[in-house]
Amino acid sequence: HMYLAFGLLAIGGLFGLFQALQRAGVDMYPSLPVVQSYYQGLTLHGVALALEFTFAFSNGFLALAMMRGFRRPMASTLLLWLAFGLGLGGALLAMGTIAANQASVLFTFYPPLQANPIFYCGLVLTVVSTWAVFANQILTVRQWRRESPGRRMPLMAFASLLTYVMWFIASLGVAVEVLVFVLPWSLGVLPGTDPELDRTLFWFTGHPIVYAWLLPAYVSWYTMIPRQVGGRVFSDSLARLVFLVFLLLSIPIGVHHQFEDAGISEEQKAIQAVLTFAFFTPSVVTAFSVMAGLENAGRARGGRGLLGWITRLPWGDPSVAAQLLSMLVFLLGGATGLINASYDVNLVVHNTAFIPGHFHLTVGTAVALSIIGISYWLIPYLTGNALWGRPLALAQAWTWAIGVLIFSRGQIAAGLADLPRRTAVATSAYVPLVPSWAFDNLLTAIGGVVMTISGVLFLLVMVATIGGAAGRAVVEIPIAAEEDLSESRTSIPVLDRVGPWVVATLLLIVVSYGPVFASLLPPNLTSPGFKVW
Ligand code: HAS
Ligand code: CU
Repeated sequence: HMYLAFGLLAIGGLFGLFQALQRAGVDMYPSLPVVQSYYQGLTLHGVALALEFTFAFSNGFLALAMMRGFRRPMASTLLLWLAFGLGLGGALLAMGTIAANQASVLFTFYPPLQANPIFYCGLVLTVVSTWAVFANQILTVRQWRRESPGRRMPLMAFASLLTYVMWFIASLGVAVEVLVFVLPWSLGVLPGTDPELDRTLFWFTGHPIVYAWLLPAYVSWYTMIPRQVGGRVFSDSLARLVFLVFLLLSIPIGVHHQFEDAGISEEQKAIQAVLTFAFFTPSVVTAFSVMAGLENAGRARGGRGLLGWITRLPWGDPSVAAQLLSMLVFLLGGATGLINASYDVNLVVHNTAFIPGHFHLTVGTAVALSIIGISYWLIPYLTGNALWGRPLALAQAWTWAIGVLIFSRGQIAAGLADLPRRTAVATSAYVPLVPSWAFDNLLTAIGGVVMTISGVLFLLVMVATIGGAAGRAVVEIPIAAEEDLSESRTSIPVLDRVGPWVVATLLLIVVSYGPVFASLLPPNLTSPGFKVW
């Protein structure tokens, strides 16, 4: 799973460079042998990184976290291999059709843009790969419960399980969209499709998918980083509550991606806007509780004064530095998320470059730079080889963080000056109309180049480490001690029973999405497909 993830990061990152350069008027696409257009490249960039790289990593990492948490193997090695095979097959089909110029529909594949059916089949395989891991988790939990009657689920295994419980429910939206509507439509089995219903089913999944990407990083920030910095979890119960609230609130808020959709009522938008704000809580709790754990560790290492603990953290460890930097950047990612969620302001930033500015701070760094940081111990652990090029790995962490801040500054400023997103704007007739776009787009291009240099450093360190260039080493999976800082010996029973939280989640989904889908049914399957590339 890790090697598949790294291959996808390399391909997706390469097209990220071409996208950033295009912003500054350097159009690589006409000279490329395969991918000939900005929209083809953008689709490849988004699908490879947002849909394939993230799940290839999550599938492998969450299985590892459950094994380490339970101190036992997963129930089925066959299901693990099946998940890998499905993930690899899905990536090849989806990206192959994009490269064959059959699917320039962007990673959200909004109908009525219509791709080749094989593209949709690739996405189906990718989602089913995550279901194979989820099924394996369920079987493993049941076996563990039989072997350990009455024991509380270890936090690392609990967090791993909750991530995919939430994701499984969330994925049902896009499963219905593709299997019931879009795939039969692309095969000609259905005469038309209903773009608004498709979009709403997509965003039923499209918002919580970001937490299926983020929560593996939270598994590391809560249960591994404390060990790596020489500290402890701030509060075991608070961490469990955060993952349960992510289950409860991740899904019923997807309409915040559709504030400008004519087909959804103002009331429904207002309800989901309020729920989106409520949903800010588990991440703010994470900010304070993870920071409390770090501060405690920094002070134990001699940190004095209000902020002295920060410099005492082991910044010389590339795995720690990458993840601490990803947390700091995520503070900005969260702030821009709150701006997006503010209905009135969203009307200003929606569909502008502000949005990619937001999500390169979130999935592009909080997630991607955390995956990189985790890999700095995970690949040595899996291969038994020492990490090669520690100074390069440190340089990689800092250049990624600096690069994304420059990149996002360019995108966010341009977005506030109305630069449209997902548009080959640099080669458009109207780009000279807004002079400020030139400087902002230059920043985006510079930031993109710096991030690409960082990505190359990462892949270099990984290839050399996998090749054993730095010799052998025994590396353990960092796992925080069970005793947390708040020494809350008493476990809170409601935090240990996932079932009632799943029921509450389903009820909240019915309340929040019931009226939305009721207003969109029965479907108007009237729209033909458009291939505009
Ligand atoms: Fe978002 C659009 C709102 C989080 C990804 N988002 C997107 C899109 C993507 C995306 C990909 O409301 C574009 C989709 C498309 O193509 O159209 N987003 C939010 C909100 C949050 C949020 C409220 N987004 C994410 C995460 C993502 C992600 C996470 C990926 C992983 N987003 C939106 C909205 C839109 C949107 C609208 C639609 C815009 C439009 O109009 O199209 C929240 O979950 C954010 C909460 C986060 C925080 C930050 C907590 C900080 C932490 C770090 C702590 C720091 C420490 C420092 C510990 C409150 C936990 C340590 C100290 C040291 C010294 C190191
Ligand atoms: Cu969202």
